[in-house]
Amino acid sequence: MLVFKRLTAAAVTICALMAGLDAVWAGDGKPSDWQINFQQSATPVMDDIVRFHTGLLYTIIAIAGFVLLLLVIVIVRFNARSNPIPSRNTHNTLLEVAWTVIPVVILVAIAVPSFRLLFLQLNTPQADLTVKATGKQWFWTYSYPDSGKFEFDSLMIRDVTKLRADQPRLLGVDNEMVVPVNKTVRVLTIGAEVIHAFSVPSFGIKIDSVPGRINETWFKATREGIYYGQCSELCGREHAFMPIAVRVVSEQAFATWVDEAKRKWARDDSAPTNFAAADQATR
Ligand SMILES: [Cu+2]
Repeated sequence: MLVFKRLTAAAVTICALMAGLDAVWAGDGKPSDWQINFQQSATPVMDDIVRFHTGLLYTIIAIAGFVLLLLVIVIVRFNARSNPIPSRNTHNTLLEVAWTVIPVVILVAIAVPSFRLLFLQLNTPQADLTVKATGKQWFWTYSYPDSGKFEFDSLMIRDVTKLRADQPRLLGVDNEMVVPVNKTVRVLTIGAEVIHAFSVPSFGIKIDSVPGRINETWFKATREGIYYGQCSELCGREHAFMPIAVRVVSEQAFATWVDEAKRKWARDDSAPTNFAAADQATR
């Protein structure tokens, strides 16, 4: 029995440690050393994902704990030594109904919030802004169809000496995708030549970028900051080196950025696409 007490104590300590250190270890907008849970949420959808995940985790712990308890009772009370003459009972209607009905109830209780979350993710609300993200081998191109005729490429910074102090290696890019805070952003994504996937963990979004087909997702960032993601579909040699960086700024800063972007990256539809230059830069 002492063993069980010790095991329980150890389990409780580990759970408490994990809960306490979770906040410290959860990266904000990017992964952090020793991270053991999600990156910190920055959108209502991700808030719901975290809540659902936590609820599910407690449900699983309760079920696993209950099953373990039953096993321990069986081992201790019904072994050949402590129970030499076993009972010959084979059926118990009440028990059989209960172990069928209770799991069904638990599954339904899980399914309801799960479907609610799916609908929240898949129904794009009225958007304030649209960003088109095109996955290319191996970088992202962003355009803002609602905001003006400009388009720019976002390439990972390869030379670590060129990284800003706040830019993590392998995630920092030359041109971040910029969006205003507290605005619903519709993301349209497509692959230029193979399937990529647009994913930003803090926003709770992950959607395939498929050639010849536009996929849609949305997010509403509630905090300013830089949020990183990565292409999440194996797309070729440099798959690991096409990060996604989203800078969330105030509405005013966003307007300034759009004005600047319009000048800097004015799109000339007659010009050929920039594959050659980008290919050169990724070498
Ligand atoms: Cu990719």
